[in-house]
Amino acid sequence: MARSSRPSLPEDLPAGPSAALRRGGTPHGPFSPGFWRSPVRGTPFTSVLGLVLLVGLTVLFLTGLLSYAAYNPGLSPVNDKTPDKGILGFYLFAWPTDPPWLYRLTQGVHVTLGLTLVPVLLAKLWSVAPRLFTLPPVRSVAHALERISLLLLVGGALFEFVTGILNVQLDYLFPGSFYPLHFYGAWVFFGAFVVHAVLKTPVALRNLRRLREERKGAGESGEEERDVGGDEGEGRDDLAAPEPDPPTVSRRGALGLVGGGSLLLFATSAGRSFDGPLRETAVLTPHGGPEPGTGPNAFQINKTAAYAGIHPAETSEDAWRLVVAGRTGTVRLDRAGLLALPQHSAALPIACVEGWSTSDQWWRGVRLRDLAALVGHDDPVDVFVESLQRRGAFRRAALRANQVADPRSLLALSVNGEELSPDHGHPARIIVPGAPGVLNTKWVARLTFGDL
Ligand code: HEM
Ligand SMILES: Nc1nc2c(c(=O)[nH]1)N[C@H]1C(S)=C(S)[C@@H](COP(=O)(O)O)O[C@H]1N2
Ligand SMILES: [Mo]
Repeated sequence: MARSSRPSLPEDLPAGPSAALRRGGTPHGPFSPGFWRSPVRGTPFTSVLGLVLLVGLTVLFLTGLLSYAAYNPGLSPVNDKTPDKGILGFYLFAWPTDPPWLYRLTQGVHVTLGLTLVPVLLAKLWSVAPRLFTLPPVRSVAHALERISLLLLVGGALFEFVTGILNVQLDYLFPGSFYPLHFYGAWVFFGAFVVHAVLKTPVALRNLRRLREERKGAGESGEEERDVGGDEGEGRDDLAAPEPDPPTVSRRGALGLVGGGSLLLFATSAGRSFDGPLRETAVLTPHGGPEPGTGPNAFQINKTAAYAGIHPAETSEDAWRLVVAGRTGTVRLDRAGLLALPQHSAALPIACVEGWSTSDQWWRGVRLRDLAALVGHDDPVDVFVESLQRRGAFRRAALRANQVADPRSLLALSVNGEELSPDHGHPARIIVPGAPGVLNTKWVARLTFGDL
């Protein structure tokens, strides 16, 4: 790490490469190259981390875009949290229902990979910190543009990580506004990221090759691994400290530390995509929901019935009616009426946008397409789902025709052989294969079939 305690008075200077620089008089503190003394810093270290981030952040961006497509933003205003996206929605497509674990995978990767990359991102920023302090701040128009792109890159990455992690950990710290922030932030970040990657990937690859040769050479001669500054043909390594402190950790050791940190984060968060003992390993990111208890309904609960303001009185046999509306009018069904319709089963997971998921649960109920047929829709058609809930972001959702048509898409009445518990959506809830959890509306009160 940089030592700020090191005096930078001219008298105190050893005769080093930066002595001349400082005799010139001006730069002090972090603006002086001599301020940065870690022997680990250098283009080899930065290159390894940079290449990991090149792959990792690209995957984060792509799985993030998929997450947006997955909740049907094109369908109706209730689904879209970013209605002013304009051309940024150019890629939207009808989210498939196969494989049924699709969103479980894409969003599990997005969030778990995001958490795992935290040490790599921080180490990468640390490794290039001296660059952020170069003087003069702007040398030319090209240099100014490069610095602006760096600002967007570093700021964008930090912004995406902070908003993403807060969303996962604290649920909805930015009520309603997290989505657009994280969405627009992703595009700002990615623009700068592409520019940066095009400029830097060749340099990073060259450094990696050199590193390998260096290691081979060291292995043959039995020499210690050493940071030698400079990439071939590009003069000296200007990330390397001109006056390094004696090493306390080798470059390989420092990389091991970063990798170990990542591994630890992975091992303590990946479990939230599984049930059983594996879930217990997710100590770092327990979801805010209550303990689901034991029995057939014992899988993760997002919002409880109490939280959503669902009163037992309105879900009782006597009170609750499902309204189904469509081309030929409106049908009202009580729970007995629904149970009298053909019942079907489907083994499907719940996969939340926050990255946690359950393994397959055994749902049973009425097919959505049978309910559509009840009100005159024999062809595939969209549906607008409304719950009993009066407030809250997820009380309404729109499903696309391909989702309604899938024989596994149910208005579920029971799960794992038992009536739905109040917290899992009693008396009836939606369950759709492949879709984000937020589309699986609980405590359903009304289904309106028709083009949305
Ligand atoms: C450079 C890094 C990242 C990029 C480019 C990125 C990109 C995206 C994009 C484009 C979306 C869809 C936005 C939307 O649904 O409106 C998204 C969703 C999401 N991201 Fe990220 N992300 C990044 C890092 C992270 C990290 C580190 C985390 C947390 C560990 C995270 C957590 C989430 C969550 C929870 C969602 C779901 C939001 C929702 O649709 O409800 N992201 N991400
Ligand atoms: N009415 C209603 N339905 C809802 C929600 C909600 O808050 N209200 N949360 C959704 C979200 S975000 C998820 S992940 C799933 C979680 O279902 P579970 O609590 O049965 O696991 O329910 C969805 N259905
Ligand atoms: Mo969710």
